Amino acid sequence: MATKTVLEEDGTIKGFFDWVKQDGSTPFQPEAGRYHLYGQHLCPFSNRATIGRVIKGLESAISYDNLDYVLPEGPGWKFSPEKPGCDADSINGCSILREVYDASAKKLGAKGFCYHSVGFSGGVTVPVLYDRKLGRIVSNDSASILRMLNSEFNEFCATPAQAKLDLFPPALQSEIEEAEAWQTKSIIFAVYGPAYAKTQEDFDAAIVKLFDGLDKAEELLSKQRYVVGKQMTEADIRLFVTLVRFDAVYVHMKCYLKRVNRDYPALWGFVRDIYQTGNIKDVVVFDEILKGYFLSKYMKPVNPYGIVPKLPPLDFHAPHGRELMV
Ligand SMILES: N[C@@H](CCC(=O)N[C@@H](CS)C(=O)NCC(=O)O)C(=O)O
Repeated sequence: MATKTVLEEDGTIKGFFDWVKQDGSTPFQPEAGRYHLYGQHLCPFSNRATIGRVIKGLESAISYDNLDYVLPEGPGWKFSPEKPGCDADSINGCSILREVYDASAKKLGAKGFCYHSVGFSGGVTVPVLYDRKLGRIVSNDSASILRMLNSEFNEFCATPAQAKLDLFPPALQSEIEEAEAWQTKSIIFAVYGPAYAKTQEDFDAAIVKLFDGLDKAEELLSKQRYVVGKQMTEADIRLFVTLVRFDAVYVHMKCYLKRVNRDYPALWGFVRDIYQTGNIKDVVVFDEILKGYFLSKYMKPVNPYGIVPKLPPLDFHAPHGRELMV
């Protein structure tokens, strides 16, 4: 994970990688009411941050604006306060997120913000952690934002139990990072492989890679409640945000060999377990997830007519019994 935002030789900034730190090692001190999260419910990466905020009880300390869940052609994420569930930009009054990125880059002496790549992860992405005091983005990296929310705002958590909750405990960090490395390659990014394959060979390979990854996760989670150790960690959240979308979204993106709720009993129990933890369910919003995926620009090649499928009957509230595993 990068540790600092850098000004490129071409005078632009290609990503924000700063850190809120309690120890005073960065200009970003934790304070209640100082930081703001921009996100939306469609995106699994954004969901890492929205889960971090609610599971740590930081709703009062860190404000939140929910962007329009549909990613349109053109300049990207926009604010659509006229749509139910979507907010205006309550901090900067912008109409598109790109303006927040550009203004932040300019604050740092840059010409502006520049796309660092094309494709799913390129450019003006969510989530974004924004600092009102310095008037700029701190980070647009979901993995770093989740870690900051986990450890740097503990004095502002709603309850002592939320302050104590540690999703990245020092003793488990290397194991967590190892688990995340394979999950990212074999599941989190692999769910996009089948839909975007341009040859039969690529498709065949993408399907094998994804379902091998899911088989491995199933085996692991049939023996233990959580991905690492006996407690919930960030590795569970990162796996959960993909798995909870699987039967609703990715099956329609040619990941149809198996379903989580039908073919993977341990993964399905795991999804319900995490979904039912704290108030995580409040930030898993299927209406926005479905419309967001199926109406956004990246789905055009897969879903040219913009048809939004119905949510299958999945009972996320059903008992999972996994508390007996620890
Ligand atoms: N750097 C990002 C990547 C997040 C990401 O890929 N977000 C996607 C939505 S799922 C996005 O905002 N895409 C906008 C675009 O590609 O224009 C992270 O926080 O992990």
